[in-house]
Amino acid sequence: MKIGIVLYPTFGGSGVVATELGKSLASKGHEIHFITYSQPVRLGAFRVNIAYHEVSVSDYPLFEHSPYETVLASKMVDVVKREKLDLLHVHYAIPHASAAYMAKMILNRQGIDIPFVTTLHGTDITLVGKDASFEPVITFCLNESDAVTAVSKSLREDTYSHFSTQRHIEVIPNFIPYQADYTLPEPNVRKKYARSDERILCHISNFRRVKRVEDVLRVFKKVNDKIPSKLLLVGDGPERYKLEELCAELHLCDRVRFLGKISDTLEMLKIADLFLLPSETESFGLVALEAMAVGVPVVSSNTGGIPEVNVHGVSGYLSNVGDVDDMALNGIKILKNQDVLNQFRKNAQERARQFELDSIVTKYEAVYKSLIN
Ligand code: GMT
Repeated sequence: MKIGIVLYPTFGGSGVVATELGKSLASKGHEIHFITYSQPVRLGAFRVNIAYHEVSVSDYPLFEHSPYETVLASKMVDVVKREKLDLLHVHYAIPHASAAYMAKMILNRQGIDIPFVTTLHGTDITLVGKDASFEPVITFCLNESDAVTAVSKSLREDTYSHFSTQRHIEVIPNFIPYQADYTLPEPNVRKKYARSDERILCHISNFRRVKRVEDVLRVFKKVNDKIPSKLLLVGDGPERYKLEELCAELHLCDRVRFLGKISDTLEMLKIADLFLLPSETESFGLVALEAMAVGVPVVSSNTGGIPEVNVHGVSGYLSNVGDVDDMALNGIKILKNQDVLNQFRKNAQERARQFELDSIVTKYEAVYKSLIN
């Protein structure tokens, strides 16, 4: 099949899922065309069957806000015709689904029928999409998409409760976004971040409020009071300065490392003993799954789709949002004894195997086939 994939090309989970899905489809012989405004961070080197089409919006003085959606729709029309695509798959509803609808209508007038699949990733529904300024357009696009998928059951339920749609939404969970690579971490790398008698805790996000990174610091403080540890914070975003201040306030400056944005977090995750994800809302928690895949247990909140990934008492623990005491107790339970930690590591890895790439890619292929046929 010839598939156009529209995505946010940045570090966010939706972009990672879309890029890795495209790479995997390409390795199975499909022709993949990424359509977005800059090269997807996870695309990496040249690959057979993959092309990237850049959407660039010209900066005309009249535009206070650049009309990205319009240019994106035009680009989709162009790529569908030029590359003779069979289907468009848009990741994240805003504004990709409405741009796809516009492209579909334009092509329809030219006698070309192009189905489009919309994959919902989370904040496009739970935070941004349900806002009154987006809601009517999102509802319309959900109803007009040829297929809609959501990355968790929880996100599907949220979609039904926030939008007036009864349309079928298929749940296709996210997957471990790399070919399984379970090699042990490089011992010298670990030594650079912690002594051998210290544990390493880790958190990766875009440092937005919804991630509650402050809770990460508070949980870490309580764990570190009992078990000498280091905290690695990966990512960057609007809360960064506040977090640096909180680190100083909690006297944690020498224990916490801010590593900034890293495009390939795998090597870093491998040196961690525990992953913290205390989010306010989280449709899936791809980053938790990535941690689990390399044997890192997860202490998280029990919000949204996280319980569909992290199993309480097995791959880690779940607590109510904001309950830093409970999260810290859970972290200590896992970290204080090496045998317990080893068991959680093993469980986490086993649980992650249920989200292996191949089986999930097959589900997307089935959706595509049903539309093309
Ligand atoms: O979490 C974010 O802020 C980024 C966001 C995105 O759109 O990339 O992530 C969402 O999609 C991911 C991939 O499906 C999910 O794993 C994340 O849970 C989801 N984030 C939220 O629901 C807050």
